[in-house]
Amino acid sequence: MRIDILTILPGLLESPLDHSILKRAREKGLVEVNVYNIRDYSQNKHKQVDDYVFGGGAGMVMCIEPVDILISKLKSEREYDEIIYTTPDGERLTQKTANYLSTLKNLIILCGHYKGIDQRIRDHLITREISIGEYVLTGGELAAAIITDSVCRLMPGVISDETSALTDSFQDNLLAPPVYTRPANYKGWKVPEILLSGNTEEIEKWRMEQSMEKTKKLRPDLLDD
Ligand code: 6GU
Repeated sequence: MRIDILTILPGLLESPLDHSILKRAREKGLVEVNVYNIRDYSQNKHKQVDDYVFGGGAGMVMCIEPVDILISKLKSEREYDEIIYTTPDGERLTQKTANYLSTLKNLIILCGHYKGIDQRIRDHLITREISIGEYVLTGGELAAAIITDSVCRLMPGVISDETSALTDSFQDNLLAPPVYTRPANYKGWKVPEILLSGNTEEIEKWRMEQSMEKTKKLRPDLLDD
């Protein structure tokens, strides 16, 4: 899978996508993530990418031209399954969306900025608008990093234990059960006895019960649908 991220702040994105699991996935060629600086496609001698709002008002708006030139260039090189715009008024990112996006081959994510982007970009170039939650960020970069992270970890081979992505919280509408590691007794705080029993069948049963209980208590809404 290939994800091309378009931004005016490439530095804000490169670091979060260049550590640990994602770094290794990229090095192994399991996913290709490219960050493009929209400013490099400005035709203006000042490399300007924003301008005042038509009709008046505070704040700056991202111009259509450099974004269109960059997206057109990318589209001439390959076909894209989705061109996503990160914006607080988009559809909320869920595990279901991440699962769907992970099945795609080529993806563009355009990071929102300033007061917004020229509406014609959204009307003519974007196929999907995504928000990561009910709060406002200074820009779409961190949202793009979160979308990319949630999608990349679902790609085959990215997580060393292949079953681990499937046993995530949310994946089956249940929260994951509690987990423990050594020591079995720390300052008198003990690991549940059953987990030390070696009885895999009983352990599985216990984990399922814990998942159900935890979901009922913390996220009963997950059990509704
Ligand atoms: Cl995608 N962008 C911004 N600027 N704020 C957000 C968001 C996105 N999702 C939640 N808040």
